Amino acid sequence: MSHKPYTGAAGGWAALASTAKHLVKSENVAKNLKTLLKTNQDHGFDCPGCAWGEKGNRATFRFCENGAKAVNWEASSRRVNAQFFAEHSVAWLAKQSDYFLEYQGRLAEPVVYNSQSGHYQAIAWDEAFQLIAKHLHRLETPNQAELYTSGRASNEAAFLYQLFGRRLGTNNFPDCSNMCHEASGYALSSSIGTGKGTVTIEDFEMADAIFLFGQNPGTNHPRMLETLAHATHRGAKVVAFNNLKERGLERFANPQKPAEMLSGGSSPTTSHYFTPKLGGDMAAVRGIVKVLLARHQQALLHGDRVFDLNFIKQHTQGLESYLIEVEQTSWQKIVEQSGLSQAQIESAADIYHQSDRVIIAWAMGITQHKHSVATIHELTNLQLLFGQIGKDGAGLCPVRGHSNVQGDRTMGINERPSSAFLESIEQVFGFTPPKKPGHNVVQALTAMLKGKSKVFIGLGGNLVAAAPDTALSTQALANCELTVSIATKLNRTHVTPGQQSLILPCLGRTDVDEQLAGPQRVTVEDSFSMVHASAGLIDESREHMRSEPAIIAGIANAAFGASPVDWLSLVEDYDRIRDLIEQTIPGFERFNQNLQQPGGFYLGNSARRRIWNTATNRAQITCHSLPENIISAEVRALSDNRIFVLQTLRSHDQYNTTIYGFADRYRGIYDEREVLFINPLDIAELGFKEGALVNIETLWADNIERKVKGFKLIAYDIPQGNVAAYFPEANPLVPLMSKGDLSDTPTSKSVAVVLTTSADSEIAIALS
Ligand SMILES: Nc1nc2c(c(=O)[nH]1)N[C@H]1C(S)=C(S)[C@@H](COP(=O)(O)OP(=O)(O)OC[C@H]3O[C@@H](n4cnc5c(=O)[nH]c(N)nc54)[C@H](O)[C@@H]3O)O[C@H]1N2
Ligand SMILES: Nc1nc2c(c(=O)[nH]1)N[C@H]1C(S)=C(S)[C@@H](COP(=O)(O)OP(=O)(O)OC[C@H]3O[C@@H](n4cnc5c(=O)[nH]c(N)nc54)[C@H](O)[C@@H]3O)O[C@H]1N2
Ligand SMILES: [Mo]
Repeated sequence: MSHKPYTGAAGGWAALASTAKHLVKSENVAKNLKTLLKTNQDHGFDCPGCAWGEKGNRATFRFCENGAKAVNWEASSRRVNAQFFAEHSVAWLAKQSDYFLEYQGRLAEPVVYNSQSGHYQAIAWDEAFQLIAKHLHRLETPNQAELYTSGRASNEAAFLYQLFGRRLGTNNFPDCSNMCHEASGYALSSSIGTGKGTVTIEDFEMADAIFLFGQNPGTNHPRMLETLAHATHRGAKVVAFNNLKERGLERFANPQKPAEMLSGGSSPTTSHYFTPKLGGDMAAVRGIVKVLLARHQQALLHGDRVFDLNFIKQHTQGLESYLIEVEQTSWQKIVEQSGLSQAQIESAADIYHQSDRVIIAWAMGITQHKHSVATIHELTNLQLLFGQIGKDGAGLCPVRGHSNVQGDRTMGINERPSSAFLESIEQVFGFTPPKKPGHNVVQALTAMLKGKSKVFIGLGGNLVAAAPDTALSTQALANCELTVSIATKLNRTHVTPGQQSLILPCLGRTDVDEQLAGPQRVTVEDSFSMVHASAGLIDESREHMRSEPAIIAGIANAAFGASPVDWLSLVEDYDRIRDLIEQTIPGFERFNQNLQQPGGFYLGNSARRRIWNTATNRAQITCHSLPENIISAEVRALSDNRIFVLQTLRSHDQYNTTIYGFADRYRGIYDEREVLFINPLDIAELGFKEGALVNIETLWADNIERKVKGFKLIAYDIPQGNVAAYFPEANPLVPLMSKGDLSDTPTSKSVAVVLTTSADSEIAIALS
């Protein structure tokens, strides 16, 4: 039986045991242990796991189980070189699992795809750079190139990469955040005039209440558990809204606290837990506002108030039309769409009302829906009604994913750069960068599918596996004249070559990066806008690997020579890249000096200072109606069967498309990934049995069959009508054109599906 409900707390001995197991598996135990102790410390490297931040003085070591897995995984002593590719054809590799591909070790030598032999073979670095330059020069327009970025790239690499792209003449910078927090950036920019969160880590120590929407920190931001446990311990309320009962949101034993570990104790991470339906959070928040509006109107009768009228008057715009919309939204609609009762919503409103300082945090459960921008506007409205932005212990906190995804945007990885940014590029580098907006991920894939874009370069990441509609994304890459991957580990994208293809092996964050001026540091920015240095420590034979900045400089130099900068000399000493960042981007004054500060420096946040960089110079209270339905009438008309809403999420043993193992401990899954979490009542109503295998088929009005087969039903605490499966196994089900309004983010948390029994089902039950 592979499903055994987990009864322990998150963290604790099980987390330490798992860390140890992964250390041993890496075949590099002593070295990796030493490395782990340097994670997130001054003079060490930034954890390549998540983007959670640390307090200013990083005197004690901080890493978590999943950070340890990320470090171990990168520090593998196995190598993938030309010999490996001589032994394995691309066709054979394409049939292997994502786990198998990455497990083969670190990419160690540049290789080029030979379509005649069907194998990758060795190529010299300079030849690889020339090949890329040749393809770029051959394009009819620079907008036929797609320059993808995954959020691990350092600030220095990202800055050079965007400069290279703009010199080429395109803003085609699709990046992982298009599939991630795009809606947060869009919604926050339009309502409060900055795309970033307004809180710092210190605010979590002052908040009276922390509301968490659609986030699973036990797995994806484990260091946040400590912050939450600490908050509940001092009496703050932590209120979770999550479609599933997640263990890490219930209890946490802190592996960094010996007493708690020895006594077998643990701390609650949340005080209240609500399980809304998928996509139901906007309705839930609308309900909270509706309760508080009624109280406000009552209070006014007695000359009192509930909303912060001074703040509203001084700082906001849009109150009236929003309140009319709230009044017109019926309780029936709120209850039906949120899946929560009016009493539950009232109890959440009570906590909000009783708290002087409130933080609202969220992640993918909010951002990967059709109405994500509207939902984040709704969260922002609630905070604005109470003046909960721009004071200590309060604010908005989109919890970022990749460890430097926020920094990459700051550096200009943006398909819609601001005119101020482009003017700055022109001034510093003396050429006119393109102004036309470029492609995001969905637009880039669409252009490649139509044969309009011809060169794909990936700075990290694994686009084929991370993107929706796997079959179409695979076709998109295969259509290209040239695909280039700058990467640490072999993955699905590399075994989906274009007509020509290059894999360029790079150093990771844990590796020593030796350049002419000595070992180099890079910088990253966390979710709290703290910029700090990161220096690798592992000094193993790295064969032919090069650093990301060196690879980008090599490509740019082959394409343009020393224009507009002497690319190769910048890489000799990354201080020189930082000097250019300082000249181009506000907030990086005295960049190289400021980096010396322990813990780095704070970039600041205008909304936190109650400066609203919006069109009206006020914070915008934005008014949207609730979605008519989570599944559109058009899609509902496609089937007479019972329709479920599917979310795709991460297990405890993966980092996005990187699969470390097959256990999802906190959800009680041990040796498999092709599972479907479903309410036991739904299993019964469908006439299925727990453990049965089902086929999952998407409903989408375009006549393309999207189906995965043989997923095992797991009875789980999830609202009826909702189901969940793992990313990336379920990506073939997400239609490329099912995307967020205004954000274009694939709706990975709401896909309409129907379930049918699978022929293999009988056999599986007999065997178990
Ligand atoms: N170990 C590890 N760490 C990671 C990653 C990783 O893969 N592994 N990925 C990194 C990245 S890039 C990111 S973006 C973050 C992702 O961090 P998360 O956003 O925590 O990641 P998901 O697994 O997608 O989890 C979404 C959570 O939201 C809930 N949810 C889904 N839909 C809804 C909804 O409609 N309403 C509500 N209220 N809840 C909902 C799900 O039940 C789940 O708990 O983590 C980062 N950190
Ligand atoms: N269905 C569904 N799809 C999703 C999501 C979902 O929740 N559901 N989540 C989305 C989200 S939030 C995100 S952020 C994207 C993630 O999309 P990506 O960022 O594209 O994917 P990753 O799996 O993080 O990329 C892993 C690869 O990055 C490379 N790599 C690792 N470290 C480094 C490094 O230091 N440098 C370089 N150059 N390469 C490196 C390795 O080769 C590894 O194979 O996926 C999205 N896709
Ligand atoms: Mo992400």
